[in-house]
Amino acid sequence: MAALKQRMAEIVPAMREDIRSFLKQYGDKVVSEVTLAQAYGGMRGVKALVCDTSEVPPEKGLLIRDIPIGELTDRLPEEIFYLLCVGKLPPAEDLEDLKADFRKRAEVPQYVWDVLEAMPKDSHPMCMFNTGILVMERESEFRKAYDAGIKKTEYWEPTLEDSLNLLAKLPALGAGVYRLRFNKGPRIEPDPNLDWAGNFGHMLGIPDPKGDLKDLMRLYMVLHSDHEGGNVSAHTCHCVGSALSDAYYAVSAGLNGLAGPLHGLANQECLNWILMVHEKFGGVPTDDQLRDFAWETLNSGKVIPGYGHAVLRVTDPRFTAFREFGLKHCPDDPVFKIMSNVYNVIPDVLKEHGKAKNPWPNVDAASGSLLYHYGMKEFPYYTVLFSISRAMGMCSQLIVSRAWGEAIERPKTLTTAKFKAMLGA
Ligand code: NMX
Ligand code: MLT
Repeated sequence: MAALKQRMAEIVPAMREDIRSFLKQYGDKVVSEVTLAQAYGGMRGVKALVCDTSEVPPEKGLLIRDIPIGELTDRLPEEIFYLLCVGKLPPAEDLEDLKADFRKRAEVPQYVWDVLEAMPKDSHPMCMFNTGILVMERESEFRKAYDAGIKKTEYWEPTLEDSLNLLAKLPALGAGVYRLRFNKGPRIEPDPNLDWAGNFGHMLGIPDPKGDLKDLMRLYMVLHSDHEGGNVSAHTCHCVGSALSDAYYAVSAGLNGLAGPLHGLANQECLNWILMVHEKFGGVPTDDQLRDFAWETLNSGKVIPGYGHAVLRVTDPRFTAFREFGLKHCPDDPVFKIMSNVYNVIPDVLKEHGKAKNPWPNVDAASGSLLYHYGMKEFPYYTVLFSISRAMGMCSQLIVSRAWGEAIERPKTLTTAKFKAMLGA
């Protein structure tokens, strides 16, 4: 048995028992109240979902299994996936085992390329990527096992199998979408000596003489991997998965949410905004010019992409990690400089504007300027990078919730008339 599965098999019975007895003893305790404003306002702050893989304290930012993301930036994504699932970083032999397992499962079936090649040439890369995932649903081990009558306590096992099969293929699928959609020539074979994210950098085919782009891809995949359970993509994946749809259906559904401009697509919008600044001022603008441009954006009713967050109330530590990478590798790049200057100006503008509860940058504010520096200039593609990484969080959440046997998600809704009657309005 592969090491990751073995470790999961060791911890699952105790996890299940722990949650069962916790619920038995405390099941009727109140953990959250819901105001009318929350019911109409995207349920912000309502504590009504469980996620054990990661947590986002508003004043600290992402913790993966209690480890601050800033302490994980030198790790490989494979280590993060193991950490998400098992709750501990892998020992060296388990890491090697997982890397080898991913390599073994990495080949994308030809029928996926046939479908993607038949899509309209101007399809959005996110649509192509998510179609690629969905069309592989026929591979699902969970669906086969379910049809054959698998026991509920074993659901997590074929879910892990589906997750490994799917995750292993995402670098090749993502790189293939990049090359097909942007006419970059034939697909590039994986390098058997490279890790999951390094191979993705390799298969993109962007010149990388010093290996910095591969390092950026490793960092990118670590930083975007998970962000607790209530964000649109994780929550959607979880909700679809709670109907026992398999990982292909559930992850593809989640990623369709990531494609929205208020969520993952913000990274393409961010770079767009920075490039508009660059073009308008013919280079790096002064802080006053930047401030004026930001007000123009706000006064035209638009948001400043990459700023604000539904949960965070500080600068996103993932933004800080990207900025540090840029300060080390490309401090004089004009687009990176604008991004850095934006960070000096925007929080005060947003505070003065007075609407956003969080005036600080989120993960999407910095990544685009680095990708642009390394030659990835097709910004509609950026959310695909986010997707490859976030699939790790979604899959691990799915595996863990199947392991302890979570119920189908089905909160209660009321009509506006019912709410009015309830409150005597
Ligand atoms: N620029 C201008 N206005 C903003 C911004 C911003 N960056 N952020 C929030 N606001 C507004 C928001 O539109 C809302 O206005 P209104 O009352 O007119 O509807 C008001 O401030 C209150 O919103 P919040 O409660 O602060 O934010 P909320 O939790 O509803 O939404 C975001 C969070 C992330 C959707 C929001 O901050 C935003 O739209 N940011 C820009 C897009 C972005 O960067 N998204 C990426 C999020 C991270 N990710 O990767 O998913
Ligand atoms: C993020 O990574 O910032 C998100 O998925 C958005 C969120 O947590 O609400």
